[in-house]
Amino acid sequence: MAKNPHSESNSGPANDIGQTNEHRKNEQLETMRSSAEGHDLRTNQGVRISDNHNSLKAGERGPTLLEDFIFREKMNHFDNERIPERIVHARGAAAHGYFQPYENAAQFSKAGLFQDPDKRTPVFTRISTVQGSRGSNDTVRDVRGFAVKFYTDEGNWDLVGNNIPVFFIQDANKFPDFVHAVKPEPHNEIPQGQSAHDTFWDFVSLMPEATHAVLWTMSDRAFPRHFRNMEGFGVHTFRLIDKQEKSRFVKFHWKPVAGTCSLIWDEAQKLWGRDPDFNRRGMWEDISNGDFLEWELGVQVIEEESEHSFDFDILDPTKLVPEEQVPVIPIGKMVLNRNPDNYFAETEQVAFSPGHIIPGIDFSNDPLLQGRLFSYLDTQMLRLGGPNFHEIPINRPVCPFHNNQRDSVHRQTINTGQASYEPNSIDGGWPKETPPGPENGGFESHHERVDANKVRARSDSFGDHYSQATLFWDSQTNVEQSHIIQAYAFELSKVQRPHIRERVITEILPNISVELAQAVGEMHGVDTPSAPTASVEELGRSSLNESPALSLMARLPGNIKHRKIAILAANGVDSDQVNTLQKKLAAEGATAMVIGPSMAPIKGANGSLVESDAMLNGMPSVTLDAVIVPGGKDSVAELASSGQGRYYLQEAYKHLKVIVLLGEGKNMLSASNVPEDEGILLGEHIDDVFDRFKATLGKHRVWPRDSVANDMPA
Ligand code: HDE
Repeated sequence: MAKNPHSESNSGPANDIGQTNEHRKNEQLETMRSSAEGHDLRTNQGVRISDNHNSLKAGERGPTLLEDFIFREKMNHFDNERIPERIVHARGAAAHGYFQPYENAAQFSKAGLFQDPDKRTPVFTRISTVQGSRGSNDTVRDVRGFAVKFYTDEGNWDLVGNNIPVFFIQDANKFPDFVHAVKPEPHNEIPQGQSAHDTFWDFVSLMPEATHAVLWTMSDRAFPRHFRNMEGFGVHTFRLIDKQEKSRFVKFHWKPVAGTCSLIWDEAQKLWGRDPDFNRRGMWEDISNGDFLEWELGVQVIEEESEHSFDFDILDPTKLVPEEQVPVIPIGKMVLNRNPDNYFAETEQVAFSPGHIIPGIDFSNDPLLQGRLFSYLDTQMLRLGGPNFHEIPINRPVCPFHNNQRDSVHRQTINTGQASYEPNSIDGGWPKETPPGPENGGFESHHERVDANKVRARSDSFGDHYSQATLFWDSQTNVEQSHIIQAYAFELSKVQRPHIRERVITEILPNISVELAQAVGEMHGVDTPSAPTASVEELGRSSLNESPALSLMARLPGNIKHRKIAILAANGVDSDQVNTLQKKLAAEGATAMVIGPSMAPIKGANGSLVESDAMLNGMPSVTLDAVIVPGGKDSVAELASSGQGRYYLQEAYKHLKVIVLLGEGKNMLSASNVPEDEGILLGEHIDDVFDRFKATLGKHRVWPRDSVANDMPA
């Protein structure tokens, strides 16, 4: 490498190195916060406003005058309040927090954030849906974006991933086609937040490479119960570079400390109306209450020598590396512990890019990743209005940054000095390059040798489109498989054109599983082949028969922490029992919500008052994880005679929720026509059933009920 004379002596100002702590980003943002408390109302030019109600007119009943600079400034600003929403991932919610590495992280990467287990790096994490626009529903069937910005000493690193580990296409060139197909249809802008429409299924049934990602999207992963309950994946293979400049391939994972839980499709749909902000509200409220969200960062590390030792190509983003083949090593923890102050300033203006990397991390040649490296910067030009988006407070690195880039719209920095070029002898040669090094070095791309012809082609090693879809299907429990069958049947029922439905059922599904194809085919009255139809190359081959890690059941919470539990009560309730329940549930880290027929305080049987946290129709069962009906003759009689009370139980039953009925509470069963099963726990006192309650809710739902739950007409 030719040495640059100006890179020799970059000692730099002292603060160029190693200052970051968990609070550094917050301190930086503090300098930009503005509270109006105690301040006069003024124009943007600082002039005090005397009347904020009336525009300037020629007479009380006369026309408004053009001269009214106060009105014009206010209206002009209002007229321009919106920026284009993201073309994908428009609807999102975000939170601040920190990342802290474990001891073992430094061996894999020289990146500064991995070196010291005592050091916390600030992060900002945005979780999003993909298809819908900014005002769409949270709980739609969709992939969730999982984008993390690490504000490190060495610059910002963005890990811009998803909650499913594979993508729909192999080459970035197909991304505009894919997004056009999944987005609302162009003639009528229908449907919102849905993949259940003709153009999506037309495209994916003509592009077999989409099959694996579509299958994940048809699973319950596509509507997480809470953001804290979803896994995250970097999707592409990246590289980690250690202090000896050795490169290893890596797949990044976020493993939820709270375990994985998803909604039930019927529940998810009802939530569109009952609480369209269900997921973002969950994160916001939990963080406000000090119940923070946590994930472990995990890595699957693949030595360069092992690149070709798999039955798939690790550069193919439609493939995952099974955890049974390469274990996920936890290397640190992320905690989200602070809500943003302002949605627009932070969550809307944050600009992620997979191209924001730091020394110690590098790209692979995954052709999807390579295309993304162009797209993300490009899209910010339109969305955030020009190349200075890095100066927006949420996007600023916490380390100092100087270069010779200058000017353009809305430039904030006042660059001093005369030399905006390098090399220079006018401003002392600053800013200067930093040679690469094991610590605090300049970025240097991994010296991969590339010797090839220019071709528009796809490697034969990308030709297997089905083996991992089959592996995923074979690794699901019966309940999960049944939900996937219902998902395909539902989605295809919304497709107007029979030939598209038939193509999916007869030409795609048999190559995943003949059983899956037959089950969906039966529900659509379509005959299906009795064997796969794709070529041997397309079917591929997986050396694993099953990968248990692919099932949501592999990481169930195992406890009732963070769960929200309804205590249904009306006048005459056993208020001592309510108090005991509240205490016992809180001790387990769960939240008890007393839900009454109205918001009026509830009179207990012993005359004491119980506060209502919510009303039956304001916080329906779909918003909670379990239902308890305490004893109290009059209370239970009132709930049993109310349509909402009975529906509460029926719906909870249908969605496989644990139901506890104490004392007279058991009368709710016959009143609501809910059959008894292992998830209906009857007792006189909560102590009679508490252990069973914790064990069943620890699995999140009463899974054995799944096969009969649909009989409930709720
Ligand atoms: Fe994105 N993607 N994407 N994507 N993506 C965007 O960037 C793009 C892909 C992901 O919270 C856009 O700033 C291309 C895979 C997330 O702000 C855009 C390709 C994965 C977010 C874009 C992909 C993602 C985006 C829209 C294929 C998982 C939201 C607005 C070559 C690994 C980030 C923006 C946030 C956003 C392009 C595929 C994740 C247009 C061209 C694969 C989480 O630049």
